Amino acid sequence: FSGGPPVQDSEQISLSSSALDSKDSLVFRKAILAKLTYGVGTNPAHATDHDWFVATSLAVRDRVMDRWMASRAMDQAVRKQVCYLSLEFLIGRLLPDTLNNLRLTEVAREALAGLDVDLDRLRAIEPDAALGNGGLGRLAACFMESMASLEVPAYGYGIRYEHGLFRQVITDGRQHEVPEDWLARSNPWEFERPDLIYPVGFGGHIEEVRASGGATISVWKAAETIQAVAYDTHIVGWRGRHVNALRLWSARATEPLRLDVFNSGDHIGALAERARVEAISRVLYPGDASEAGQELRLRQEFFFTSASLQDLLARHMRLHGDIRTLPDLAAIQLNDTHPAIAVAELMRLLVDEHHLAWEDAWAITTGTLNYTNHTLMPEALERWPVALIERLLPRHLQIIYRINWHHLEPLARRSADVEFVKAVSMIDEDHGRHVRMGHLAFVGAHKVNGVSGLHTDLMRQTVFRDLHALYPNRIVNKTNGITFRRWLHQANPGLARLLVGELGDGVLDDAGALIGLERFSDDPAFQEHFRNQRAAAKANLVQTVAEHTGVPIDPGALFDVQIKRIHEYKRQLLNILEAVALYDAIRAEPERDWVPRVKIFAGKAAAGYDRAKLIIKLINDVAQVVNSDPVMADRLKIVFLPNYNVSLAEAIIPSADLSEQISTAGMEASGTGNMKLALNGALTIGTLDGANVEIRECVGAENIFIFGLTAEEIAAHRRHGGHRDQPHMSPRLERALNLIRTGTFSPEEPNRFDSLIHAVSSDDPFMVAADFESYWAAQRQVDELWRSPFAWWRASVLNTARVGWFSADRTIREYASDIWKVRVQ
Ligand code: T68
Repeated sequence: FSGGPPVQDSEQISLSSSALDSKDSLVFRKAILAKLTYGVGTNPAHATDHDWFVATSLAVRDRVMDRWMASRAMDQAVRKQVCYLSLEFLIGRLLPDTLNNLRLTEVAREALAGLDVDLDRLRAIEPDAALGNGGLGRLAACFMESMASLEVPAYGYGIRYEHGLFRQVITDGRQHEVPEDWLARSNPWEFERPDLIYPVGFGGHIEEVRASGGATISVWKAAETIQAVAYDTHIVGWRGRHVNALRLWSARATEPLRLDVFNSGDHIGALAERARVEAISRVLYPGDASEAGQELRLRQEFFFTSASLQDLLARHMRLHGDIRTLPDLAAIQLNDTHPAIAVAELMRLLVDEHHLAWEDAWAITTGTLNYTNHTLMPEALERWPVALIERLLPRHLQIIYRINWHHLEPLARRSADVEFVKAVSMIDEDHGRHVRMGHLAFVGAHKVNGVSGLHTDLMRQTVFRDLHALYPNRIVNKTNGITFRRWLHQANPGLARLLVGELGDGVLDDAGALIGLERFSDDPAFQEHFRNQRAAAKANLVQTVAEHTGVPIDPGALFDVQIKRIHEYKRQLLNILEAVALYDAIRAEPERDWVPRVKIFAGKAAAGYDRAKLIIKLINDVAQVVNSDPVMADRLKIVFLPNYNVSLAEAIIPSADLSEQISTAGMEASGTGNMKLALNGALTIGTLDGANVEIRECVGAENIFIFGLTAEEIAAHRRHGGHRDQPHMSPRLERALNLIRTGTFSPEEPNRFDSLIHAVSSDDPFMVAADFESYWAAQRQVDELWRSPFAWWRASVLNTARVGWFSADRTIREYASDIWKVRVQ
């Protein structure tokens, strides 16, 4: 996908209150030309769009660096820093974000126009930095932007994957994965830091040596050492106030090649070891909520965690000189359990390298680390075989055992129940011995947080019930948020301009100011402006859909959007089954007053997740039949847009009328797409799951379509044996399944979808059949409201007005005050 956000004329995206200063654009034009000549090495006569993109980015980056120097000078005065450790950062494009936050978009546009270059064309050239799978990685990117905007001194730490999330190609309705190559043509944003290299060890053994004071200390003699090389990308906050660094590690072999092997004639073998070592930062693991559980993954986790902690400790010692003040001057956030080995690694660094006593080291560790949980699904909770950790990280296993001993010993002393002790132990002894990384992170953390109110409650009641009983104040809730700078101002410049017109410039600074829109929700003139913005975004999407799928869609239809990773629990299957039932109903009575609908799907399935890939095939097979059926005409269309990524999300979201947030209740920790769509005025059809619960509280029950079983009802249903008392399947669903079963959508292979049908009609673990009728009824309420435009647009405006609370700025303020104890602006 090369589209990018819909961009209208330059007037429309001008959000800046400061008038365009042509002196600025002249200065900026000079800067771009200098970069083109001396940075890229070409001239305007020969420059390609890519050359212009690089030159412009370099010129913008200079401005970022000026501010970075100022921010760093300020941070180095005694200010507490945040380290956000995440295996994923799903950033997308940086040029639009950076220009917007520096208020340079119009200056750059004018500067380039004078060189006969179109800024919007350049924006489309930048490859998405797709160093993440989905919500977890995108959350990390939103947090980086928000921390910079709130002037929280922070480092993001992760891996500089050479290949990010695969590119999805759809052929014959099926997903194929193609390697992604975002670094192929140079990355103008990053700085390699050849002076910032840390050794990361693996394997080997432990030697006990006698220290000068007489005590014995453990020394880990690693069998191999890999170098972690830093690459910095700077993230600029709103209005350029503050800049933070995202520091990504790249793996490098200590020896570039085995010269002896090369000289003996084995030219490939001489490089083999290097290829093996450097594989650590080669590719992003493409799994989302299911664990890959492979050795390379554990190596990635330890590699970036160790390098990041070494970097933090080195900086801390340089600035403050006393390791004991670490908890006062640094807060580390572990984004899920992927960096949970930090608990053992920080203990190792403090005890083995800084020679602290165990108790002191433990106080520092638990005073510094915090852990965010993003899933309750048992299959997604990380557990590593003890034997694997012992082989790769023998010293860490010793440390984990000792932490576990200190954790369990008081329980044994007061003869706690054996089952309870087993449940809270870091070692799962039941099915082969495993280290439970969630337990390790929980015990080693100062605070543990869930990402929505419901999710946090369920954490306390389910996976962490027993640990919660032991540490009743440790779990806190931090409902997710999104950065409005990207997801409203930039993705939907037309709407942003309208809001600024009505509410003033302050709405760009304070998401809470959106509430002022409430009073316009009944104003027909405002409604019309609001509608016009949606219409313009829809017109853009119509084009994108035509380009990428060849399907003509009616911009007047209701755009019904489900965009997210493809997963059974997210229930794209429920959505497409409803589409089949609707198709069936329209065919039976074509002349009824149907609301024209376009169902828009986009999302990637994990490469090894066959059932999710089959769901993609089903959507495409159904789409083909429905879209070519003359009876449907514009009544129903179905499209699957390939290669969902951040840029495609920016293009789809402003055009959505309806937002599908239909996960099985209790399974979606929060969701963040739900917030992005509501912010842009889409009405939500959703279950009471994740942050949908809080979205309903904010927008009002009358402005959202809630359906389906609650998490509590589903838990009760499961307690009572689940499928045994499954109510009879609805005849409407039965008919829809029959259409699929008899090959209506796959005449060449009627059995193609049997496994999907079987799952729904037997155990139905994701409650598709159980929720179907209530989903159908909610969809008909959607139709009903769409038929009353005044009421629809009123609800739509109220959604935008009332979701200011979901700004990542609010979330970051909460982390800052309740978890990190850092000051914000
Ligand atoms: C998501 N988790 C949650 N995981 O599913 C979503 N997992 O509800 C929530 O809004 C979001 O996190 C932010 O809190 C993920 O995206 C992963 O991507 C993932 C990746 C690797 C391993 C496990």
